[in-house]
Amino acid sequence: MHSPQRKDFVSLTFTGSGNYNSKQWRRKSCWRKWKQLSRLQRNLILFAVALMLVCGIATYPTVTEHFRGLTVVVKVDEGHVLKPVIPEVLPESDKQNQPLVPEPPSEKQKRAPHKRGPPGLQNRLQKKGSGSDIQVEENQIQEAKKADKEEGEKPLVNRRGALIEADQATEGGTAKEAENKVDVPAVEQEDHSHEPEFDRLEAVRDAFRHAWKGYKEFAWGHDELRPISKSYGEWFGLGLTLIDALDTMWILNLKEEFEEAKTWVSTELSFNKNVDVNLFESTIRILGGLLSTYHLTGDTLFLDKAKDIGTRLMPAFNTPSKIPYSDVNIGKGTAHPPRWTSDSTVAEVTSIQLEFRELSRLTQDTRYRAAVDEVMQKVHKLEGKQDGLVPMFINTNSGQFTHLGVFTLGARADSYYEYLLKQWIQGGQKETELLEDYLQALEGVKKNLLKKSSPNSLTFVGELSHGQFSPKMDHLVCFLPGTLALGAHHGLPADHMELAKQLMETCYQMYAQMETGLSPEIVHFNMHEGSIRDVDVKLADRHNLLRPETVESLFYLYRFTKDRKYRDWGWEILQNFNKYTKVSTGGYTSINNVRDPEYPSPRDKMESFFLGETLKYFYLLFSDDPELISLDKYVFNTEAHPLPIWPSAE
Ligand code: DMJ
Repeated sequence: MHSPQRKDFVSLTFTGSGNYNSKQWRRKSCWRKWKQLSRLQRNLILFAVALMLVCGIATYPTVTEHFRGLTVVVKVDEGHVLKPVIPEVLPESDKQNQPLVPEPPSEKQKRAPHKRGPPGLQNRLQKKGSGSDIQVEENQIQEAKKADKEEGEKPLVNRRGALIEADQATEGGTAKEAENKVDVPAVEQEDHSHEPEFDRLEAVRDAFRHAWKGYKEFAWGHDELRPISKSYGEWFGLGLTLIDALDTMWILNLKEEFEEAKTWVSTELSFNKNVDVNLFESTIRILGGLLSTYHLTGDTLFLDKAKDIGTRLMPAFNTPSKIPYSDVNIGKGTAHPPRWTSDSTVAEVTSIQLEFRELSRLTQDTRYRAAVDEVMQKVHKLEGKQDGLVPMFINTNSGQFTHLGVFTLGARADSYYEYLLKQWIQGGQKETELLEDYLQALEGVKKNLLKKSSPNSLTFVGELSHGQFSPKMDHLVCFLPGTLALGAHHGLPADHMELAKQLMETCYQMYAQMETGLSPEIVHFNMHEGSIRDVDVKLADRHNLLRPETVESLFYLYRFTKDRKYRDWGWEILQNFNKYTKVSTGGYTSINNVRDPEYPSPRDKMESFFLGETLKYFYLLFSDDPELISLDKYVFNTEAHPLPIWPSAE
């Protein structure tokens, strides 16, 4: 027991007011503690605080960037300003005041936003990698940005409906022209609003309007939109995107847009320019686009322009071998090969025939057709093929194939095969040499290039180099399922359709197995047993240029089979284009990295074929009307411009 008087403690009395919780007390106590520290201890603490401050300041922009989106220097007028990129290429759902894709994401998409394809395939998707992987990827992004910059500086080395009242839209059409007009069904006149197809068609029209908005505001009359920098790129200086998109606007029933573009063609477009153009690219995009628009509208404006550009391209055929040069100066009337070689690309010289043949038929001037037919006849007889497969280069002096022994259905050879079949169809199935070459080539594909992947046995088309097989497949090869299906539709063996279906699945998987749901430019298939997944992508091949080939094939496969899965696959792809490539201020952009949904890395370029081909094939895929560009009446050129199948008498 303690006596109540006894005090076993020391009493401390604080002077001044307030209790021990007061700020003043705490300040004094801290100060005392500080004074009690040695000089060394104080210096160490001061140094640590200073270090933390410096680090905090240095990392502040990165942290905030993470929340606000990455930044890029964008040239605006004379000055350079920092502009947010991510808000411009936002996932669609994050954006306000943007046209929304009408259909909400499915439950499956909500659950697994970055994994696509059947569950088996999803599970095999590689986990996104280690720190070093990410570092390598960063380097790759930088390299790809550099490459894109360079690409912008030099010309690309290529390889590779909407009711507009016809009477209002066409001026000065003759009775013959009126016969040529296509009755494009009036989508808006019928009530389809309860059908999912209607939403999907509207989504394509929205996508087109959005792409057009960017082109109109920042690139009007120029070749290509650069949507991020809100500027344009020039290739030939001929309004490439506008011309490539003409027939798409007609088919999508975008009347206003079509009329403003038509006014530009009639008042601004001139081919009397001192510019070098690539024969193949200007034939498929400009000549093809003008001829097709003439057929759809019956307006002679487009035929006159087609004749003008076609005539200006003819000097390309003045070569010792009659195999055309790659480049023509359409102002001077001179032509030449590329600076570094006298070779032309095989696909380029054999994929201009549909257009020049049609120009001859319309103008009754046989010179255009004679020039391109001669190329086909020469190529038909050439040595150096393997089982009907052609090398990638041909010499304009000797007329012989060069770089022998390398075979692909991708870049530099692809549309050779496509045009063998399509010329045969265009000409009323009479030119048997074309058919023979096509059938033989397909046997060559089956024998030399067709393999199965592991683990899912996807059928793919690889490449052959001096007898060595490579499991590499370009996205460009995805034209093949559609072409095979088209051949089967026109009476070729039924096993072509079977192969078409298998390859279609493969092309879809090239999208579905990527984290963004968008295909890379090139994939490598795994063939070894025990592989974890079918598709590998090299760092340099991760870009997506908004290419059309898979959507094109989906369109053919749906038209001929009516299997709705092809439409659903296309719908998935359209939504992913909207999610990862749509730029909020207008337009769509190519991207550098389909494996990174967080930062797909915009390339700042909208290729003309996105409007000319990709969006057109989406629309046709979702349309229920088989007469909207009937495949019994039309054949599409390799840039998706429909040209008529000739009446059997011609
Ligand atoms: C287009 O210009 C044509 O489809 C061509 O045949 C291949 N390259 C692009 C699209 O990818």
